[in-house]
Amino acid sequence: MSAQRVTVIEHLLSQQNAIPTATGRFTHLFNELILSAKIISREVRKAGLVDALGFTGEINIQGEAVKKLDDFSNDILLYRMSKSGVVCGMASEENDDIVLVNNENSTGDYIFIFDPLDGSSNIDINVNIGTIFSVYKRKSAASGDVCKEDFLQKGTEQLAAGYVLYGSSTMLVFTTGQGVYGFTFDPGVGEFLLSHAQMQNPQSGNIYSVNEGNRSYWDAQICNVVDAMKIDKNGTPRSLRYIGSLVADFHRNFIYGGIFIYPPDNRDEKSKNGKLRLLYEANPMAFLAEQGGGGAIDGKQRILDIQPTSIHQRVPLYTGSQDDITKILEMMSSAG
Ligand code: P6P
Repeated sequence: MSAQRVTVIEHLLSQQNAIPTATGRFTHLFNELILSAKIISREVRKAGLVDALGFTGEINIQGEAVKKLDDFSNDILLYRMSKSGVVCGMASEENDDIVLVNNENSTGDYIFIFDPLDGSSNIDINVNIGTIFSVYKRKSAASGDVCKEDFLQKGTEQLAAGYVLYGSSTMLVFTTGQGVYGFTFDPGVGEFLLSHAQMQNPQSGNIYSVNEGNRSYWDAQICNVVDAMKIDKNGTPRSLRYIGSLVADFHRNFIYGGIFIYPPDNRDEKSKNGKLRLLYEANPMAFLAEQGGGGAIDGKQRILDIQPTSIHQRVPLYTGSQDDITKILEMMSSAG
């Protein structure tokens, strides 16, 4: 059966045939991304055995203790993507500033932005974690250096976005703007094989996902919105499902339907716009959500329309089934 399944590269090439302007250079980028995912998956799968758990003792820009697998995954992606020959600059959750790629023979004009291992607080307890990525074309002149503005592009400018979910199986889910496709890793052949074509997010669902433990930090409007998400349009209670790993929570809700919320809270200055980062968490998920028929907002506007001002900026995130997004926008606008 595996022999009849489509690989990621076959899928990309078939999509490129539909786009005359597409070049094979995109496949160079995905080749390195796929290899990175295989290497990270191998390490994640044996994390408990080789003492890859625990902390490196360093602190990243988010003020979070960096776990060894975070570091390892970041190094793999920085190295492999710089070898693609088509990437000219990168930004990572684990790096304070942008990373320029200056290989002599690089004809790179792709910008690669990523969270190498999101949900890292779940590493030690063997719960699903993920890699999230986003791809843009540089805006600055090829003759000059890559600059910050190449990274501060609206989410609508993304050429591709997706995630690798290290779960009961390893899945690569991505979009290039022609729908959402899921590929499941088959260790027997060492390939990601098409398992979920044209993934669609149900118009409504029975799940709401939010960290209820933060309720005392929310303002009244957010409490009202979350309370409204606890029941469906018939007034029937919905199920709360929350893993605390964005990729896992997003993937489940994308398939089953429902809403994921990480709202702003007033506990401190850092979380006044919530916890999730625009460039390498909210924007990639928003591109996927909209490509699958769902939505993603910050409470007022599309995530994809937000003009970024810094590479690590945070935004509130409400993403999921269109019925819930519509309801939230109505509530937020009527509350002014
Ligand atoms: P909390 C993981 O650290 C992460 O960035 C996302 O993957 C996840 O959605 C969120 O934080 C969970 O945050 O505050 O609920 O633990």
